[in-house]
Amino acid sequence: MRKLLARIGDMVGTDHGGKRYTYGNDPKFGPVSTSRLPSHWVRTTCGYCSVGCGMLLGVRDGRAVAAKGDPDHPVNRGRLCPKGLSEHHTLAAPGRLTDPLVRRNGRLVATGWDDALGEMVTRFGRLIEEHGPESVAVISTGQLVTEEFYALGKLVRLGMRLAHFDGNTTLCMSSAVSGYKQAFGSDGPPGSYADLDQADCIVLIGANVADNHPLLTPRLLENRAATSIVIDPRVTKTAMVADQHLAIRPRTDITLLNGIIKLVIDWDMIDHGFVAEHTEGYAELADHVQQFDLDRVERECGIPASAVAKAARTIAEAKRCTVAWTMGVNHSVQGTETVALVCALSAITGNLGRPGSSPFSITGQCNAMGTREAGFTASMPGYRSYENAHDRAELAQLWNVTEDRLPLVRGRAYPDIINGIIDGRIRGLWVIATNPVVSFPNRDLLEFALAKLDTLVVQDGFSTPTSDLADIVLAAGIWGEKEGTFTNSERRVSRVRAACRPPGNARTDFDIFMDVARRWGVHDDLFAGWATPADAFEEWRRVSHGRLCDYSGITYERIDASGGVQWPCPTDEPVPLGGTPRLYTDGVVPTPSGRVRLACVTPKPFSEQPNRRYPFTLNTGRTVEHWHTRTKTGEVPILDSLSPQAWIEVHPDDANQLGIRVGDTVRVSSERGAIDGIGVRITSIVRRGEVFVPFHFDEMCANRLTLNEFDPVSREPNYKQCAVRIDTGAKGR
Ligand SMILES: Nc1nc2c(c(=O)[nH]1)N[C@H]1C(S)=C(S)[C@@H](COP(=O)(O)OP(=O)(O)OC[C@H]3O[C@@H](n4cnc5c(=O)[nH]c(N)nc54)[C@H](O)[C@@H]3O)O[C@H]1N2
Ligand SMILES: Nc1nc2c(c(=O)[nH]1)N[C@H]1C(S)=C(S)[C@@H](COP(=O)(O)OP(=O)(O)OC[C@H]3O[C@@H](n4cnc5c(=O)[nH]c(N)nc54)[C@H](O)[C@@H]3O)O[C@H]1N2
Ligand code: SF4
Ligand SMILES: [Mo]
Repeated sequence: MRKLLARIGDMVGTDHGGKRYTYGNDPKFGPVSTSRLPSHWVRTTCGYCSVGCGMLLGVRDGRAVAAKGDPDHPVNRGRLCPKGLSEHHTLAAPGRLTDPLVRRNGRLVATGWDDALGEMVTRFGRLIEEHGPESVAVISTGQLVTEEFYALGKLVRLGMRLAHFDGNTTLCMSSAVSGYKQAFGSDGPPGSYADLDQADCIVLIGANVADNHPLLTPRLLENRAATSIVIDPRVTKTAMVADQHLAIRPRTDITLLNGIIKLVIDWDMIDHGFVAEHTEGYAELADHVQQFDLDRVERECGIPASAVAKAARTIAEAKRCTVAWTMGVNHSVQGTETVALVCALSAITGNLGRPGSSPFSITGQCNAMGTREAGFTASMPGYRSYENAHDRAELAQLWNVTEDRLPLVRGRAYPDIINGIIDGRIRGLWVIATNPVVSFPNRDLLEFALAKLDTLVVQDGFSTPTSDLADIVLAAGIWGEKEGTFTNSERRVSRVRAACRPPGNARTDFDIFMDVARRWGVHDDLFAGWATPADAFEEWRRVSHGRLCDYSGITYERIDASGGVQWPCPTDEPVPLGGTPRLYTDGVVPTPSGRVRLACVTPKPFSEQPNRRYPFTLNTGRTVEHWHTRTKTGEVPILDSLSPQAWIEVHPDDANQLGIRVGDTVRVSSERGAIDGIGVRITSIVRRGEVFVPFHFDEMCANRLTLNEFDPVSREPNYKQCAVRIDTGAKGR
């Protein structure tokens, strides 16, 4: 306890666990202030998760000293979770990069921007000259502001004319994107958080919102009229507060959903009107699901038939049902298909386009949505298709470039970029605001790939396990130091504001992109007249006009007046001040026929089943205190103290059999790698034969174990199931 209190004391600027916690102490950062009393508050949006909470960031002497919830923001209404409340501590954290670095004689040394960017442009330029535009790739992120991401897409694909550009969103949301495209003909979550308030049934599939979207949880709890159903193999904090928990066996969601659809059809409780007018493929679906009777569902999913029937009954009887999901669905080789099936269930029960009724993909990162819409990865900006002649002509005209300047195809997805490095086709890589060494599956293979590169450039706000391997490191400003917008899971665009300057010589990503554009000789051509991110936003408003994700009516002023505006928000039609709460209100979706395509999906067992050598199924995920690879939350004393190290959850019966006791540490290994000395939590949160490890910790990296298998359509990794063994008493690697 005393240690914990001492750590909390660190938050006002004393030493922290041997590391110098520089808050208020380092002259490099300007006038010293030990006071946490802000002289003014800056209105902004949290930079962690996609809930998109409005926040007030307290500033004193040019430094962020406090954070509190914005009482006027429509999403969080004044509340924040522990990460948001302590987010100001990330800005002056000791791990921040203050200068660009270049590798000289094997060591990364601080240098100036001319040197670092000059070297980057020369080395990438040479690779492209010798090996073509296929030889350099870019992997970015869902954590830039939309303005930066929009600029980056233009720079990479039109300016540098690189063939391969993708982001960490492929590790995350791509199955939701491709599932939505299959069902509705376009990406775009149809619902709103308000649906959680208005629904009378809320189903959460593979979504642990209590840990990972904390400020959605009050909305769930406060809707007393709704029955909540959680589908998750673990008894998560979210499952603990649900009315019904279906603790299914890993990756049996497709069987369960098919079984529920069969019951709803057998009971004749589908929405006949909606099915007749707004769907296609119903007869095939009704026929397909006949094989999923309750006995089969009980047997394969490992849950009692009565519990399945009860959940199906609740869904069928609901007047307004919202089915939300996250990574328990997306992180699978059948992610796209599972998403399409969730959309089918919503459609046959008429739960689309009405208040409280939607198939709702809750996104992950603060701006995963903005990057989906404005980016140049899965589609061209504004959800435009690479192949569609009309889309191409329109974009070329908007940008005043010839059509042949636009790429013809999307280029490699993230895992295929890594494969391209391994087979020698890709030799240069620019990694922006993502930390693949910790977050990409099968770490050994990933490190092998990165070591093969001719040139690795990493642009980050912190020194990371990935930047440690780089040839050139670009020191970036982070959230709190830059201007722009984030778009949250419900399509709400909110403002992000700078409270202080990037540390030392670090620069905002926007400024770095503009400088690279200048050095590449494409600035005047693509970014003429751009001085600030606001200029990018103005252009993006024009470029998105008329598209589903229409931002044209969204101005910074309108965001200020409303607290956040939901797209579509066209200029030429009347839209409420806060934008459009939901899509497809007339039941018409952007498929060629305007009808929802109902998917027939067949479950496949996951490839690496538990076996004699590796008898456990490993599940990986998150905890509320930490953000991904901990570059930020690992530097915040209160969060670090609350969750200082990794753990493995093991069922009491398995622990007994292995002879493991509370407090023991073990070695966990898979076909691909091992982690040693990880602490055991003996708990019935997990089922027998299943174990769980959070993926946040570099030193106990779950991704040494995970499998590099990917959804064939979305290319999203299968992070949630692989086979592992547990050995006791092992020391050292
Ligand atoms: N605190 C915190 N919050 C975050 C993040 C963070 O790192 N930390 N990251 C953000 C990001 S980018 C994302 S994508 C979201 C992710 O948010 P979540 O998707 O909620 O996060 P996970 O813990 O990865 O996985 C969710 C659940 O999927 C379950 N699951 C595993 N296998 C299966 C299965 O076969 N079927 C079903 N139905 N469920 C299964 C797991 O047991 C787990 O409870 O969180 C966002 N919010
Ligand atoms: N085993 C397993 N692995 C997983 C998952 C899982 O559930 N299980 N989840 C996957 C998912 S859903 C995701 S989204 C990924 C996330 O994986 P990553 O993207 O690798 O995770 P982060 O730690 O968020 O990395 C973001 C990096 O950007 C830096 N950064 C932050 N803000 C800025 C900025 O403004 N500018 C710049 N230049 N840098 C910045 C941070 O310091 C950090 O190094 O992990 C995936 N990996
Ligand atoms: S719920 Fe998400 S957006 Fe809100 S404060 Fe927490 S991390 Fe930030
Ligand atoms: Mo994510």
